[in-house]
Amino acid sequence: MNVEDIRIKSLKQTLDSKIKESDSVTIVPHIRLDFDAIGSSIALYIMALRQRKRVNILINDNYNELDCGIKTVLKEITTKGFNIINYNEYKDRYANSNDLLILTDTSQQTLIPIEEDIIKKKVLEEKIIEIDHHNYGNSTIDAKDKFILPEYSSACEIITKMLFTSRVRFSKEIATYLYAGIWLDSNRLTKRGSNNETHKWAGKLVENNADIDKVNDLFIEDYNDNQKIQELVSNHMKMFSYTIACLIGEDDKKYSCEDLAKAADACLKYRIDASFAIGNVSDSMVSISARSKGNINVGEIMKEFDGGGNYLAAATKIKDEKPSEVSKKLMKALRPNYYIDKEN
Ligand SMILES: [Mn+2]
Repeated sequence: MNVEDIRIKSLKQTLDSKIKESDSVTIVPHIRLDFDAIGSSIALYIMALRQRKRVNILINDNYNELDCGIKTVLKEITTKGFNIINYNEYKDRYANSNDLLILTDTSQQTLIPIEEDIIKKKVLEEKIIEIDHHNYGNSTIDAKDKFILPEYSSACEIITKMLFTSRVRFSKEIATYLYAGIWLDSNRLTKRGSNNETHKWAGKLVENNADIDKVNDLFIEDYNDNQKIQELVSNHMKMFSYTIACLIGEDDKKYSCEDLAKAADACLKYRIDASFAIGNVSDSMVSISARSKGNINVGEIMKEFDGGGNYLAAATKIKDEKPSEVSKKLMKALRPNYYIDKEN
């Protein structure tokens, strides 16, 4: 057994024992829910339910700002009786009880809808487990049970491997949701976001009847329905040094972070190395979403703007500036040294 397999085994044991000794379990996907966060949450939900615990998924996002594919998934699981609670309900009923928190697809305080005081208490009580495929960040919560595994494409890949290697059986619906998470974060299983292992676990899900056509629909419906993304990509693209695309939203328009991420992602179908989508996400907040095919380290660039992410996908938020101003600063920051030296 290699180190990674041991980590996965230890994750399973930790989940089993911690769930067992808790009265209830609250699963916490990151804010601005995406397919990886919700897919992994659903699988964890089923695991906890099998131990006959009350289980919740805590989602505090504004429903209207979620993308259509995510809304479809939420509709499906609420119909099946999943308990989805908001932060007020969590705070009233679970924050002070023997409730286990399982964070998935993030380890960062700034990306979850729970106040810091409560998290600190949960850390002390050892009532928090973190599962993430992103690297440590500035606000990573220092809980005892951290499973931060950046060698995986997605939280869903981690969970999928855990389920298969510990022979947990699951339905074809769960397989489909897990596949959707892997599909999103591996950049549709291309070389940019996946490796042989990712394909192996995705293949296992297909063997278990994951509905890959449904996954495809969840994504396509999305992009074609979204006029804002289409408009950004077709009318607001600027090129830098031939290899970097920059989508600059209008100063008086608002976008969701998810839309910006998708727009940046959509640009990668062109012959470019990286893309940035810039737009207002609220009245006084501009966000940049960055994507790279691997030759440019967008994580480093976003760090200069106090953001985070990895070399393939990164983002940041900037207060009290306009998209047009932010794009000028970004242009200055785009220096050749962000190109990754292929020989190393
Ligand atoms: Mn993810």
